[in-house]
Amino acid sequence: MNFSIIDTTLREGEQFADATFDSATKISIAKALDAFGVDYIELTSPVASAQSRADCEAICRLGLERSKILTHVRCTMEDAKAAVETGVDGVNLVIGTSSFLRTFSHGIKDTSAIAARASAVIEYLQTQRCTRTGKPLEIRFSSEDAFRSELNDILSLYRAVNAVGNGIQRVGVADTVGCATPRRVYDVVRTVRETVGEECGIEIHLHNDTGMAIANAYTAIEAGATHIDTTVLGIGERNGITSLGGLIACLYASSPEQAAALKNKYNLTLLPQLERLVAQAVGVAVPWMNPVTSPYAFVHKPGPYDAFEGVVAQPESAHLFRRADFGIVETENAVMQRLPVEIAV
Ligand code: HCA
Ligand code: CU
Repeated sequence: MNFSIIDTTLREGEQFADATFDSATKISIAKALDAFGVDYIELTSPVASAQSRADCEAICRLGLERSKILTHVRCTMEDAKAAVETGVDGVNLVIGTSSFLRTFSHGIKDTSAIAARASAVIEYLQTQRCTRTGKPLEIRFSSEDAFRSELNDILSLYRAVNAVGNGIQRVGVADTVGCATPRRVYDVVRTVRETVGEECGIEIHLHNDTGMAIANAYTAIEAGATHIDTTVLGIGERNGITSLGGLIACLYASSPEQAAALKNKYNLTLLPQLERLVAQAVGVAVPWMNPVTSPYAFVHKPGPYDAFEGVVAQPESAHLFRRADFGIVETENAVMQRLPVEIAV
């Protein structure tokens, strides 16, 4: 399975109710994501505030080794120009396409008007280069709320934007409210692939309102999506989106070849630290049911024959993950604080 990770902890994750990242925290998170090796880091629009703009510029100037920098902006000329000035490698354009959003979110009502506006912005971006590397900018066009949009509307929009100049690098498909199910995701991604051809990437953005975000991302990859949006611990609006660690766990468990490919491409041993960094920054604990890095992930009570005595680490053969692959020291997870609980009756 060949795909890239677009981590949007510093954009979607910033919209998590308890997130208020200061500049130093954003820089530590960007460096940690780069050390882990995510392919892209998506940042909040420079138009959102003067601080967002300064932070976007500062993160571009870090000269990260592995991760390219994107910023996420509305599909307008003003936003696109601001994005180019920050020094990003690529621009993630977004516009609302569902009838729910069109009426109150971005204000444009019909699909041909959306296509005309998007084409003008894309034409402009195709004349621009990354101000740091001199390379052409990567351009993505996404339709917010794609799973509540008329599929034909989105397809004709993707066709139109991908016909501008030599085409764009990716189209984005967003499950903005988390209503998608795996089979639907599979069908939509296949249909988008038929529409945009083999050259254009497909990015998918999946919210987790019903707990399906990891399963949906896995299915999207099976269907041919090339870019998956994640955040550390899945933080984002409401219940968040596909979590980076969860997606990695799901793929790692899918086959030994996939596990080897992931170990090769990403620094999996940095996952526990990366999650702790973000958990601390937003003031939450790593969730008890988190794949791999939960303090409970490798321990249990031995069962009825041992009178449920004590909490012990399971033998390596009992589960899917080699702890060492994820930098987990056995004692770190085997030792849990058991506080006595008195229940008054
Ligand atoms: C937003 C909404 C978004 C965009 C996703 C995308 C969503 O905050 O603008 O650009 O593909 O969930 O629809 O996060
Ligand atoms: Cu989102």
